[in-house]
Amino acid sequence: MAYRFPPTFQWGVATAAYQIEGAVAEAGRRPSVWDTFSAEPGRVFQGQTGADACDHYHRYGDDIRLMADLGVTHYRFSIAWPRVIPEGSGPVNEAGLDFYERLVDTLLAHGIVPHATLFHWDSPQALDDRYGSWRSRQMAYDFADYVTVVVERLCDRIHDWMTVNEIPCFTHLGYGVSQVPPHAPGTQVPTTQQVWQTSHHALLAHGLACKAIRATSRQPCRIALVDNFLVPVPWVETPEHIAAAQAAFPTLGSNGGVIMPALTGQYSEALLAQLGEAAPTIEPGDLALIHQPLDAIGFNVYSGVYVRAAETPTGYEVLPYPPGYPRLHMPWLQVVPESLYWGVRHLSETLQRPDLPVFISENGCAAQDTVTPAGEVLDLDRIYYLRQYLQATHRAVEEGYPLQGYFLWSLLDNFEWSYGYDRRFGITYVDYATQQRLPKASFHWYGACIRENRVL
Ligand code: GBH
Repeated sequence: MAYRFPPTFQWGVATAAYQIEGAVAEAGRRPSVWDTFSAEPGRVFQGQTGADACDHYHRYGDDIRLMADLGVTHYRFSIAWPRVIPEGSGPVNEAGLDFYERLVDTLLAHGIVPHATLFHWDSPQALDDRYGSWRSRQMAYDFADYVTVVVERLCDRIHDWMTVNEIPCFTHLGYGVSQVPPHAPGTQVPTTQQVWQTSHHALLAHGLACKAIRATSRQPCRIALVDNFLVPVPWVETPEHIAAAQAAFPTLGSNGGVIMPALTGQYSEALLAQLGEAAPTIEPGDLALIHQPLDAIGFNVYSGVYVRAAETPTGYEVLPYPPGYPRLHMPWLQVVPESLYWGVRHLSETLQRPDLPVFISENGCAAQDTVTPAGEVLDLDRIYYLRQYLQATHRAVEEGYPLQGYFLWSLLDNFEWSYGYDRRFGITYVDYATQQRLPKASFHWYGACIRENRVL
């Protein structure tokens, strides 16, 4: 039967703490940089914040029942640092850990395997006040101490850890000038060199976290880094254009300075040459620390770029999108399902890590959902998008790449960062006024795919 997955394939959904939890001042939690940033006028759509979000902090039981109805066997969520160590470093807030223990126990009671991301952008505001968060190397050490506390408490229940989510987003978009719209803390650092220094510190945090997890966990565990590297897709799959896409990989976005040092132990030469004076300061031992053994890579993929061989100095060119190119409800959400397949293949061939297990740790889209008078959300556009990306997932699995699972972003509509609640990525519609959950058509479609273990 068409598009059938192997029986071991892992089906999941993904969320992140600040985007769904709400309850930002409850049980000892202190502000994160996103609480502060979203409260500043003009930062987020209509001044919205994550103060209430989906109220998942109180409704996690209902939300887990929803996941059980959907049939997922795996759930990726994130743990909020300012719930666990409210001032960033120092005293531990047991009530914060209790929440995640309840959450995980409820997941396990429903037979759902937890995958915990230790950092999804909500760093403690106190550390921004103290030393400018990721501008300081100290951030990496404080992160590792927080990770130790979490793993100590939850390692008997959680065996799949993801260190940090999408380094380029919380560093380059948080500290770089020209990035629109910016992310928290929204601080413009004076030089490009200092922007790269923030992502270098985040890589150190990842490396130190890997070591902390291995040193602390009393159970066998698996550690992944989650990244959203930019995928060059050969516009035609012939050897010359495939070679062009491979040559383009290290020079696109922050690929050469994030996923490459993490997986190969070196910043890409092409990037360093391009940066010159703007390259980060790398202390002796840093690259070894960053290049930790990993059990998996989490690949967040939404879109990509087409590349072809060309007679340019680099030997390739990135093709612009024509105005009518199919796109979902974000400016950057061009429908490029091959980017999922080619991302997995680049990990294997371009970065030469053919044995490293891969998870699609996020894939999904925003759509302009409305509730019909009959009380349905018929998001056929989301199904159109997801079906193609799942077909690309199937292709990667069938060709033998070590792609082990797929986490759909997202279970619920949620706080979409600077777009607030204006953009809906969920397969469940959330009426924020009542906090009612309404499974969309895509929820029922995805549930059927999971039950039949194939793309429908
Ligand atoms: C993920 O990142 C996040 O992990 C998740 O929290 C979020 O809700 C989800 O995606 C949906 O947005 O404007 O051309 O410079 C998204 C990755 C990072 C992709 C920023 C687009 C901006 C491209 N995004 N990037 S551009």
